[in-house]
Amino acid sequence: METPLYFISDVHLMLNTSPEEESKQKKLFSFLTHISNKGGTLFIIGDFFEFYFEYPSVIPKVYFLVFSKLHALKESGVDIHFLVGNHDYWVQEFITSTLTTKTHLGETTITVNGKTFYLTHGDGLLTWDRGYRALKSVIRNRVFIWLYRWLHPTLGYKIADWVSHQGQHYIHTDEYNQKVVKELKVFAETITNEGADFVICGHYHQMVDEPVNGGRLIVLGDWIQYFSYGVFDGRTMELKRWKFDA
Ligand SMILES: [Mn+2]
Repeated sequence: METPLYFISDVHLMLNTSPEEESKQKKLFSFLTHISNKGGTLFIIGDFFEFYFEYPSVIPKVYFLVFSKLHALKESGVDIHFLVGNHDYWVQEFITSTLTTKTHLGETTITVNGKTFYLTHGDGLLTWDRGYRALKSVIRNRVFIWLYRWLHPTLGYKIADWVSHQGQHYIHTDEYNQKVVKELKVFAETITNEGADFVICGHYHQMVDEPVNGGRLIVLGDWIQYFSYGVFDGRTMELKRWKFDA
């Protein structure tokens, strides 16, 4: 696997355009151009899209520019790994083979230069997330997906747009964030006990880089508040914010 390894998550590319969305896309595209110039491997650790559902013959046109940038990045020789999140689980071959090199439908482990990376989007890890775990097993169910696929795409995306505007708050109190990090560290401890050097996740919209058990827990932040990314140059791992002034 080519280094540097770049990790991003929770870009949440929206279904509706807005000035904020345009500026986010500009930042993202400059980041992708940077990777294309440097070479390496890109890992998208989920929730790249606010909503993505692929029909057998239909893809959402709102993402056309993003698709074209990703495709160009892949064509430039950069391998793209896409680990699905809770907002973009419903992929088919357009994502899995046209746009990316490899898609991971769940957590995965990779080893590069003797370092082991455990990668997960991170949803459903918290002990109090029981309701969410039940919902997850329904919306990832084959029958549910098969049925949803028979909805007209306009209706399918309307429903998703409506759902995604219900109670989505990515900014939490410090107290809540600390509670989350405490839980994630317990989880990371188990994983590092099994030999991982880095436990990397997204989903929680916080930037966290903490030592755990001789390894590290890294929560990648997001591209709503932080425009953050992880980078492993072959020796060291850093969590940074993408600087863009144009
Ligand atoms: Mn998520």
